[in-house]
Amino acid sequence: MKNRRSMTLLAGALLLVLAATPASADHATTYQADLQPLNDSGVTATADLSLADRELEITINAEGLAPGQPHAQHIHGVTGETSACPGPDADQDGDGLVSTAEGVPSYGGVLQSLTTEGDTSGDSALAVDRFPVAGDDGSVSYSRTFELPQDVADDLGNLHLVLHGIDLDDSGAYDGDAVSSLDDSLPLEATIPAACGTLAAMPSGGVQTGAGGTAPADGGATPMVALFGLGLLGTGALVARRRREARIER
Ligand SMILES: [Cu+2]
Repeated sequence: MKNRRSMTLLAGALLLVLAATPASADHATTYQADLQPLNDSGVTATADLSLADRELEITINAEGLAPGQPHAQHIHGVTGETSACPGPDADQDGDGLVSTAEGVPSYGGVLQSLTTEGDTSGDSALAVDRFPVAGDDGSVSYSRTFELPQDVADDLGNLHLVLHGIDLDDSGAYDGDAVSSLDDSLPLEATIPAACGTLAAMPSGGVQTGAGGTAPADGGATPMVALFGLGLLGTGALVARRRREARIER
């Protein structure tokens, strides 16, 4: 009798631990970014992201971009370290512009290239022919689903979105004598950062947050209580299934 009770408590505690484990396949985490202009580009954008395990679904709606021109867009950052969108003081050579290279100390290197097709790694950072082209009204609506490297997925809420490309002289194309700080075969206008925003994880339901279990019971604890009750009924089967799934994932 005493033994059965402690078994039940143990099983319930185990289920609590399993339920509190973040990023299970069935729980997507959502992120948003509000991109603000860099270099007086007038470019703004909003981004909505949904991450389940390593699968990222991302939508970006941008306005104010150079019409008819491709716009490189990246996830920037240094995983495990703090990054930020650059301020005007990032302009090291005093030309009045923050180049892509001058922004790197703030927002870090390219971790992922938000291309329209094919490779999404940093290797495609300058794949100008696979980035979205702004419409005649200067807008871009971009959407893609792809798999992130584990370290990027783990640190997504600490990273930045950067859109590139400004037609500085309003000539209708990327041109001019100034060359890109990244690749001197490209004009500065093609790669200069136009907008930047911090990715922030959005709060979600009670199960995912506050699952630490040490705080006194409040509204957020209700689902855990329900789970605990469920655990008393079906712990054995659930635990077995979780274990099978965990083994398949490895
Ligand atoms: Cu970039």
